[in-house]
Amino acid sequence: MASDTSSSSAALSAVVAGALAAMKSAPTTDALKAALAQALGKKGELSILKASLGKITDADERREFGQLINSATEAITAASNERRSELENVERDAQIGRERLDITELLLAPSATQRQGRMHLVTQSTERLEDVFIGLGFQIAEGPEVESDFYNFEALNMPPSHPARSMWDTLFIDADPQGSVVLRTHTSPVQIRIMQEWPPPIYAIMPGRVFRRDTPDATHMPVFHQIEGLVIDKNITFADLAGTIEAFTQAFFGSDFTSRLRPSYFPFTEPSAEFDIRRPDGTWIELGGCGMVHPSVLQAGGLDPQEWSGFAFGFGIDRMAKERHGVGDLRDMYSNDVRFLGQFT
Ligand code: FA5
Repeated sequence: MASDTSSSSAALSAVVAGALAAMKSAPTTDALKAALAQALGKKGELSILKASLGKITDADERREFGQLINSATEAITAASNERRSELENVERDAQIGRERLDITELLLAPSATQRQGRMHLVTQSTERLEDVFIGLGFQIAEGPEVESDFYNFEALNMPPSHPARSMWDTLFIDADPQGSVVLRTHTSPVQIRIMQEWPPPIYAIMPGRVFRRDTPDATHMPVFHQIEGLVIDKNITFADLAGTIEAFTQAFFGSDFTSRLRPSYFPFTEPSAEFDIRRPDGTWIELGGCGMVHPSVLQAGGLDPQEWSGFAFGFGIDRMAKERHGVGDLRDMYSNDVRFLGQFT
């Protein structure tokens, strides 16, 4: 028996020595895991020795060998924990190194003079849109982001408590009277400002930032961008609207794209439509809303509906840029990660 125990003890010492050496030299946490399994796993070397405990008939010797196995388990576990924390530090440092954005790099790099900042994807898209519409004979206008209830809703044919107001989850400014000042929920209020200020005929686009109580997700941001279009002239018809949308689609996206209008509802246009564009692969993307300017809106803008008619459209620039550049998630465009933003030139 005694010789059994001493041969088992020798085997145990060998297992412990081997395991400790394997732990110490494990190059990665995965290698460490494998070394630990080899020593302490279900079918590991120590389990095999443990199984031999039953063969020791002398109770004292069995207890003694059992204790040796327990201390061996503790020693191996402690060595593994120590090595794991060392390796985790090394691996974390390496990861930080890989993901580090060195903002001084731009100044220190020899090619510093060639590396330039770029405009944000949304700014680039807005400028490209402006170029296309200028080419179609439009002028550019802007309006305020903090807007009165009158321009954002009332003049757009939505008197107080009109149910269509709930189409826009509105952010209110603390003002007296309550609810009279909002962060504009769309660029449509600029239509009214332009009608009031510019003598017709009007061919204008109005890009800008808008705000809604929307939870950020892949296709929604609480702060995003729209571009509004407004045409006021004599004898403007729905065919002019459809033709303008199609001309824009081809000029902006390319001649292999086309557009369609689907019936919809907006209080400030009648009739109203959603407009979609078709990609060359045959799939459709919804871009925004449009329609013939409602007579009440012309009146709110100070124009005589008997004399003037027109159309308006509005669509989301961020979503359009997302589609055009194959961005999966709108939130990526606002994460301020230059590695992401630098892809778009
Ligand atoms: C409007 O805002 C109307 N003012 C559009 C309009 C103008 C209709 C002129 C008729 C005449 P709507 O709520 O559907 O419509 O928004 C227009 C576009 O804005 C949407 O198609 C979408 O592209 C974009 N959009 C809406 N909500 C968000 C959001 N939370 N994040 C990003 N884009 C959005």
